[in-house]
Amino acid sequence: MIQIVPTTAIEGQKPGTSGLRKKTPVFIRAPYLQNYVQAIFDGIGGVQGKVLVLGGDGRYFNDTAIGVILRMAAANGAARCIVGQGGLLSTPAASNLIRLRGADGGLILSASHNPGGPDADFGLKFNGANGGPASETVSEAIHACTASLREYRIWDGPAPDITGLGEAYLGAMVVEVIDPVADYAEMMARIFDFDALRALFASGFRLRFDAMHAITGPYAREILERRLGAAPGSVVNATPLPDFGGGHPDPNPIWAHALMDTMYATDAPDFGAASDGDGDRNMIVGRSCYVSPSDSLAVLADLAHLAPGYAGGLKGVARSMPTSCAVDRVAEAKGIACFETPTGWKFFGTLLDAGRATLCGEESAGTGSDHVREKDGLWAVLLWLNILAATRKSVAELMADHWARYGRNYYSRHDYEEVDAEAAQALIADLRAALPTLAGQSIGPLKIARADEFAYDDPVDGAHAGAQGLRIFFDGGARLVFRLSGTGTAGATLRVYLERLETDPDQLHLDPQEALAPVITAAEAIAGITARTGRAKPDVIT
Ligand code: VG1
Ligand code: CO
Repeated sequence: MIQIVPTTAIEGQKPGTSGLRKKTPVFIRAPYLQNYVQAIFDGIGGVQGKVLVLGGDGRYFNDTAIGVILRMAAANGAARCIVGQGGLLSTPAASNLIRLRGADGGLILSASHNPGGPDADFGLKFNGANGGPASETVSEAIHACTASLREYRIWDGPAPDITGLGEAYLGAMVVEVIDPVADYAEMMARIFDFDALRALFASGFRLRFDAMHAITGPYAREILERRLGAAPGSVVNATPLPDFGGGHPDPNPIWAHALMDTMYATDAPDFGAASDGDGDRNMIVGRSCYVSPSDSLAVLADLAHLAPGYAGGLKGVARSMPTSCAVDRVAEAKGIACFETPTGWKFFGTLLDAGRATLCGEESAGTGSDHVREKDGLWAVLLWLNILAATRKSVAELMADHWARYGRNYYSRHDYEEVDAEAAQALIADLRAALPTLAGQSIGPLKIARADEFAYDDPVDGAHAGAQGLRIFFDGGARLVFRLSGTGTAGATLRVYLERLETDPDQLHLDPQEALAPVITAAEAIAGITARTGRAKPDVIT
C-alpha cells in the first residue's frame, strides 16, 4: 500500500560540495530523510519505472535509512533498486554499478570523511546516470524541491531483508541485493596487471592498507589479500563499523597517524595506504616517504601508461583549482590538456564524459579516472602498486626522480575547523574586497603578482560556477588560496592552500612547512586569520 504523508518544507536541505551532510540526530528525526529523498526523486523528474542503485558506507543509521529509501522508491514507482548486501557500497563501486547496469542514478549514504555515529555526521548524495555526482543544476533543482515539498510517498510495510543476496519484491519494485565487491574487483582486474602485482607480492613486497574501520575493508581484503596475494593481515581495520571505531575516517597524516607511525618505523613495509569513510579518497605513503595528494596525481599522470588500462596514454588531465600545479607540468611535458575546475568531483564529469580528460585529482586525496565518475581510493592504490611493480623502484625513488625532472611544488593545506561562521564569512568578504589592491605589494621575500576570485565556465556544457575561491599569485610561482569548506556540519571551516614551486636541485627535500614558511607568513599578513578567528594555529595541517 502506498501511503501519501503530508509534510512541511525543512530549511537548509541544500547539498554542499558533495551531497547533503548534517549531524546524525538531524537526519534521524523524521521527516528529515523522507523529505530530502522525496525532493531528490521530484528534482530528477520522478523515479517512475526507473532503476536505482543504493548503498552506503555503513555508518550509524545506514541500515535504517536504506529501509526508508527502499520503501519510498517503491511508493514512487521505481522499477528496481540494486542494493549492496547489508546496505554497503563504496562510492566508486556505486558509480561503477550505475554505469554497468545502465541505472538511472543512485543514492549513496555517506558523509565521507566526516566521523560517523549517533552524535556525529550523516549524509546522502545523489549520482546521475553517468555514475557521477549530481551536477550543480540537478543539485539546485533538488534544493528547490525541498523548499516547496508538501508530501512524501512511502510504502506502508517493511522493506525486504537485505542481508542475503537475491531478489525480492516490495510492491511492484524489485529489490536486488548484490555482492558489493564482485563487480568492482572485476573492473580493477581489467585495468591493472594483476599478474605483475601477484609477482610483486610473491617477491616479498610488504603492504599495509588501513581501511580506517570504513567501507574499503571488504574491497581491500578481497583484492589485495585474496586476489593479489598480499600477506593476510596486510589490510587493517578492515571491518566497517557504524562509528568507524570512534575515529575520523580521513586519510591524511593527522587522522591516519597510526599508519604514518608504521611507515616511518625502522622495519616499515614497502608501501602504505589508507582510504576514507566511503572509499573515494586515498593516502599514499612509502617507507619514510609521505606522498602529498597533489604530487601523487602528478606521478600517476606521468606513469599511468605502465598500467594496461592506460597503455594508450592519457587524453588529458584535470585538477581542482586548489590542487597544486605539479600535474600541470607533467601535462605540459606530455603535450596533453590540463583543466582546472572548482572543488568537488561533480565538475570533472563533463570532461570525463566528453573524453577530454582521463585522470582527475584533488588535493584532498581524491584521485580517479574515466573508469567511473567518482574519485576512487583503492584504484589509486592499485595504480601506484602497478607502477611500483613495473619499475621495481621504491616510492621514495619515484618521488626523487619526479622532483628532479619536474621540480617540486611544495604544498600544504591549513584548516581552521568549526570557526565562527560569521567571522569566517567576513574574512572572505573583506579579502574579496581587497583583491584589486593586492598586486604589487610585497610581504617578506614574496611579491604579489595578481589576485582574483576563481570562477569556472565548463568547457563542455558552458555551465558557470562563480565564487570558487580567492587566489593570490606571487612572482616566481608561489600561490595562496582561501575558501570555505562545503562539507562541514558545524560552524565554518576555513581552508588555506599554500604552494611554492622549487626547481633548485639542492632544495628538493625540505620539510614542506619550512619550505612554505614565507607563504604561510603572507597568508596571515593578507587575511589576518588569527585576529579574525581567534585561532593561533590551524587545527589540521595536511
Ligand atoms: C572536501 C574536499 C573536496 C572534496 C569534498 C568531497 O570539500 O576539499 O576536494 O571533493 O570534500 O570529498 P570541502 O568543500 O569541504 O573543501 V568526500 O571524500 O567528502 O566525498
Ligand atoms: Co569520500
